[in-house]
Amino acid sequence: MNEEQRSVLLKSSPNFPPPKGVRLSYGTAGFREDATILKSTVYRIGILAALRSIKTQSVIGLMITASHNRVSDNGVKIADPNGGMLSQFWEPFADSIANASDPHQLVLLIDDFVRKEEISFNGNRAAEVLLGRDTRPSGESLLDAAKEGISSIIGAVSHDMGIVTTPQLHWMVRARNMGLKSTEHDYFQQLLQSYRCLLDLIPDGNKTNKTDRLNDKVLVDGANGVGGDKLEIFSEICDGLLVEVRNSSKGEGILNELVGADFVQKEKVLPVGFGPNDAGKRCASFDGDADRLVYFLVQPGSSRIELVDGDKILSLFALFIKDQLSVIKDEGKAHNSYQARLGIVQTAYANGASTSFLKNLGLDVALTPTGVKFLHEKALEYDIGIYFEANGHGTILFSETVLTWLEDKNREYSSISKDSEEQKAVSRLLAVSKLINQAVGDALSGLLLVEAVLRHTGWSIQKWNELYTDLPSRQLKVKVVDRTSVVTANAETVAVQPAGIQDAIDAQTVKYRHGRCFIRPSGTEDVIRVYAEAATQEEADSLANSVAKIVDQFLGSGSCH
Ligand code: NG1
Ligand code: ZN
Repeated sequence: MNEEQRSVLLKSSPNFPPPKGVRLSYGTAGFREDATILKSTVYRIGILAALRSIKTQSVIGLMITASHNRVSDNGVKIADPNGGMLSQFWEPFADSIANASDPHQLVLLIDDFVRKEEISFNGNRAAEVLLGRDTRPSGESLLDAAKEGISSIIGAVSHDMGIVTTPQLHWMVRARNMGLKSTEHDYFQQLLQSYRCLLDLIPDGNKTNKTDRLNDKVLVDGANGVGGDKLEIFSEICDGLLVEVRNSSKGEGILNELVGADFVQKEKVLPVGFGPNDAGKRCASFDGDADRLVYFLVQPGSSRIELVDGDKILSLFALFIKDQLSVIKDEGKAHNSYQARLGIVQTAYANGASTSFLKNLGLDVALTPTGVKFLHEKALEYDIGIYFEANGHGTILFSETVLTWLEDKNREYSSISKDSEEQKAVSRLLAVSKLINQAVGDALSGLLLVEAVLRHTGWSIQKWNELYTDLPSRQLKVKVVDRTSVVTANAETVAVQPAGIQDAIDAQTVKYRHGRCFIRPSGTEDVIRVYAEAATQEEADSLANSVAKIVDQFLGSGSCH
């Protein structure tokens, strides 16, 4: 790093002093804190984004959001050149600069890192960072801090994409780096064309007339955030989609307060804006930055809902893709030995009933630790990898190999058996690969795929929900003195530290029918999470409570929620 660069950094960084007495950490999904203490972090992550852009010689994304957390929180995360999460190798650097106590230490850390990573400032290679933010009021001033950070790396430029969903920003970064059209308009057009393609290919027997469809609209809770707004814009250009958006950011409601996918999934009660009149209807919920999607059914005469979670969305997609592949596979066997490898990726939070269902279909199911980066990485190992967290974050990844195979098949069928079932299956899979976000989980594109698949199969949400019955489960959080004292293994299913805690958990778990329980430190909150599953809700609750007590005993005083 030359003198000029050093002095630019030393000049701008004193405007962003770090908060005192707080240890910041790039957790499961970037930094998340109370928005009032985040300016210096966002400024510093702006610097990181510019450096990452120089290093990779690609466009990088910087998103300001705290997703499903409360409105007074905010956060910042990086989208890497392929649209995925920041490389894990850079996370320690993110942690260290976020916690640098003064400008000199900050510059020293940057200098060291730049040398180690051999980041060259020569040749005036400009860095380029796309900026996005959700609807949080604190977003605007944090955006300014990000811009300051980026521009304090000489030659770096930023482009403000405005208020966007997290997956939109990731999509834009990926598209830019692939040399494709990358505006919001392009995003909507891609969704529109692929969604229409899937609707055009619905089997004749399941095509519904317009009147039927009018009675069959999907009701969407937008969490009072950006996702509902974008869905409204999209539905105006997409006449094949019948949707009623509630809780958009233009209403009175507060972001994520008693609304949104996280609330609906964890509490299993109706979000604000939904009531008894919606009983039996198909309802869906986005989270605050629209990277999570769950469906739900309103129970007559009750505030409880029937949750159709990420595991069920995954199961629906897996069935659909498996069916399409089997059509193509049969045709291809004679002269083409290629068989696309379909894989499913879940975390330990996946309901045990979903895992059994998927395995019974003969599918390959892998388990990874919590956090999209792990699921995404694993899904990339397959030709078609479907990953979902129970909370509704997930997507379907198509490898280059499978896409080329599908394109070849498409050409082959066009000349020998146009409009055959085989060609339709190929076209459907190609449409899915364009509809579903290849960068990260995306509530909007996920919703469109669910809607298309339901219409393809002619299923109601009730029928979909009956694919399998969830085992009753309970999640609790326990506040502890130091959450890092819990260390897990085997995709978080076993706690190896503190010593003896797993034996204590096992001793409880065996007492319950279909009992399963694990603990792990949260990556986004200062808590230990407890997950328990058992044959009845009472048993799941009791198992979770007894394990929460064990955590409390082993890890010092705290309170359970
Ligand atoms: P943590 O706080 O690490 O459990 C939560 C979710 C993750 C993921 C991240 C990022 C649960 C149990 N955990 O992480 O799945 O979505 O937030 O948003 O839902
Ligand atoms: Zn989110």
